[in-house]
Amino acid sequence: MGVENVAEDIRSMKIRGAGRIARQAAEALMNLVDGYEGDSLDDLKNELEKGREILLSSRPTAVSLWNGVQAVLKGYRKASNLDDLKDLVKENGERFMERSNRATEVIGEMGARRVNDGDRILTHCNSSVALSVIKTAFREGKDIEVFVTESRPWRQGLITVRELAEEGVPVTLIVDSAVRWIMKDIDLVLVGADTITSNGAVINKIGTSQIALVAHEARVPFVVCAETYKFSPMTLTGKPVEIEERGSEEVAGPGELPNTVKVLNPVFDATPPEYIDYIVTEIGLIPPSASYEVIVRMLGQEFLFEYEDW
Ligand code: RUB
Repeated sequence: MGVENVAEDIRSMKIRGAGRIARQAAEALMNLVDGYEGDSLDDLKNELEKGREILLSSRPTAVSLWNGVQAVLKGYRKASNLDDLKDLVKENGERFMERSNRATEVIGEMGARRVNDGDRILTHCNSSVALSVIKTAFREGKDIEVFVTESRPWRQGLITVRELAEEGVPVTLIVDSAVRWIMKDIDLVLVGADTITSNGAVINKIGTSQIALVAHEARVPFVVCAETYKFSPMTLTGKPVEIEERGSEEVAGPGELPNTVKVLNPVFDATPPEYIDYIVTEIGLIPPSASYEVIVRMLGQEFLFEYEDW
C-alpha cells in the first residue's frame, strides 16, 4: 500500500494499535522506494520527506509511528546515489520490521514468566504485545482466565475477546465501568502502550489510568508490555505528548443528543509511573524509572537530533 492510503487507514482506524501503525508506516516507505520509477536522487529524497510528513500527521499520540518512520529513514539524507538510497531505506525497513516482530515474541516469553498458574488477568483495549504475553502463558499450559474491558467508544475489547477465544483462552468481556467491581478477583493487569515518557508515564487507551488506580488500591500488579520503540525521545527534550481527541460521532450518533450538548472524546490518557509495577520490554523487565536510560541507550541522542521536529 502507498503512503497516502496507509495514512488514511491509520486516521480512520482501519490500521490501529501502536505497533501495527509503526510497521505499516515502515512498509509504506519501503513500498515508496520500491515503486519509484524516476531517476533523481533529490526527487526521491523529497518524496520520502513528504511521505514522512503525511504518515506522521495521521495520528498524533503513538510515538511508535515517529520512531518507526525515523528508523526506516535513518541516514537517508546522506545517500549519494539513487541505488544506495533505495537499498538503505529497504534495509532499514527490514531491520525495523524484524526488530518489531521479534520484540513482540520476546516480550511474550519474558512477560509469561510472571504469569502464574491459576491467574486471572485483566486487559484493556487491544494490545498485540499484552496479548503476546497472555497467549504465550496459555500455550505454556498455564491455567489462566482473562477479563477484557469493552473499551468504548471503538470497542477494541471485542477484537481482543475474539482473538483470545480463537486461542481457546477462557475469556470474559466486561464494560469499562465494571473494572473496580471485578478487581477483587484479578491477580494481574496487563496493558500495552502507545508512548512512554522519559519519566516513566505510560500513555495508552483512555481508561488505562483509571484501571491503574483501581489496581493500586487493590494491590494488584499493574504491568505494561511495550517494545523499546514505544519510548519517546521527544519527551526528553520537554515536548509534551499530544493526546488525540476524536470526533463526537464516535460517542453518540446523529440525533441522539440535543444540539446544545458537547461531547469530549479523548482517546488516550497518561498513567503516572507510581502506579506501574514494571514494564516488560524486549531488553528486560524494567521499572518505569529506567525509561530515561532506555531512551538514551536504545534510541540515542544522535538519532534524535537528525530531525528538526524532536
Ligand atoms: C490501541 C491501544 C493499545 C496500544 C498498544 O489504541 O491503546 O493498547 O496501541 O498496542 P487504538 P500494541 O485502537 O486507538 O490504536 O501493543 O498492539 O502496539
